[in-house]
Amino acid sequence: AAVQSYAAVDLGASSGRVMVGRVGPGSLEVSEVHRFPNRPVRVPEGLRWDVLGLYAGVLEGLRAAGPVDSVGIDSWAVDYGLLDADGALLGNPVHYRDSRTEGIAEKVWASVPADELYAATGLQYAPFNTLYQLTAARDTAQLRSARRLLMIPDLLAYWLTGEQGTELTNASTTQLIDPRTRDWAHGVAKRLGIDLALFAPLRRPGDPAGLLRPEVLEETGLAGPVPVTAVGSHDTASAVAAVPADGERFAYICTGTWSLAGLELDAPVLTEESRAANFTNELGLDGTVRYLRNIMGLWLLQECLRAWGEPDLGALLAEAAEVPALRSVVDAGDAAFLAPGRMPERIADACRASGQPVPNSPAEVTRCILDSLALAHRKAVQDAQRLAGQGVDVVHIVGGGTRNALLCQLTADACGLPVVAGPTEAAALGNVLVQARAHGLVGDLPGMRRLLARTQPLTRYEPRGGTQRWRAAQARLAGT
Ligand code: LFR
Repeated sequence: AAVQSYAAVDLGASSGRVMVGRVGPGSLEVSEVHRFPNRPVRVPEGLRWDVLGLYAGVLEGLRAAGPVDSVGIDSWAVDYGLLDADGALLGNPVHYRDSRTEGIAEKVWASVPADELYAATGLQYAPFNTLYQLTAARDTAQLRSARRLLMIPDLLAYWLTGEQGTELTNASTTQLIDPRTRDWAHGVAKRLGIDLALFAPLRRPGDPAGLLRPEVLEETGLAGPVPVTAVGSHDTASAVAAVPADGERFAYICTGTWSLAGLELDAPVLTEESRAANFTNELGLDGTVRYLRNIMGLWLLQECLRAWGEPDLGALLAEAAEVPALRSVVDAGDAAFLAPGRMPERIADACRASGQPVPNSPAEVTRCILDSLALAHRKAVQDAQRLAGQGVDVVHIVGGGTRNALLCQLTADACGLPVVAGPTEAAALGNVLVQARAHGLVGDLPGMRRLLARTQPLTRYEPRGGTQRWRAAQARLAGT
């Protein structure tokens, strides 16, 4: 058929969705067919994902999708499920915000010093990287009896098809991949006692990942054969693939629960300076490297909204826009904000500790968060250009944060660069486009981006001046 349909399963930290993308010669549209909550559950052992609930949501979504030519799955990174020798899941996957990794980094660095680890894997330090999670789990009965480890999207693909694989972009977030060879970092794994045989063979975006099992066809009402196609299964890889950029002189910020801000490069930057600046080299589509910094993102606001009993966001943002700018800022890259709970208090504490005015009302706290995020975006965009030696003329914002006009405008102001915001459903679009490409419908990455720029609604924000105020705020924060 001239127009093909692809189901994109996109799982985020607070909800999952199934989208259907229709791709034809020069046309591209996606629509959401099913959305379901993703609620982490706290049990006595800690914070867990309800992965069976997610799988049920995926099945319901595929039923709602109707006839499709292929299915692709992406989700957040670093987390995994363990299977026993029979292929059965051993327990609920641990949430990356679980506290089990506290104090684990020091243990890891005693075996492989942090600088060697960076030179070998290119990953920014984050306590939740799979490598630290596996080290935290080392002596557990569960890991001892595990015969296979599947990353979340690969686990769902396994349940759908019966076939196991490890998709490369997401594998790169384990901190067990060498970004130069785009293959396993055998030396690191060996020194840390991590058995790489736990992982299924690597597969790349666009590779076939099996066919929906007969039972799945029956449950979803689909007529087979329906192939599952590996996509950039790390949501950020799919989202960056869907940045509607023209040429190379662009920075991107993938916004959602996190803000992932940086550049697309064709080789990793593994310098000591880059490590000190906490930049990561995750693997993207084709030969690309996602050179970026993880910033706490709208998680800060989501947690405050939860604490305030979910007030109306539109009204709150309108009020926040009237609050004087840059009264107080916090370091939105600080891992101190990683765990759930008490967010308004933690932000107030950070302002107090750095001798700044303490924001009180929800509007003031919201403004503090958005100013802090814009400032962190500015810093990441500047640092990335300097460290990679690649300049940019424009900042693309994709993902859920594109709905937040105030954040987009403040980011343009802070960066002193035009911001192009959209698409909002970047991860799903990247997911769909990789499937379409695997089936011969679209061309290379620049071709995919041209199609996006022509078909997706985008909003442009011009910087309003006043960059010296942002520079001063950055200096203030650095000095605290
Ligand atoms: C965004 C994301 C980030 C990753 C974080 C944890 O959804 O995938 O890229 O660092 O979630 O997995």
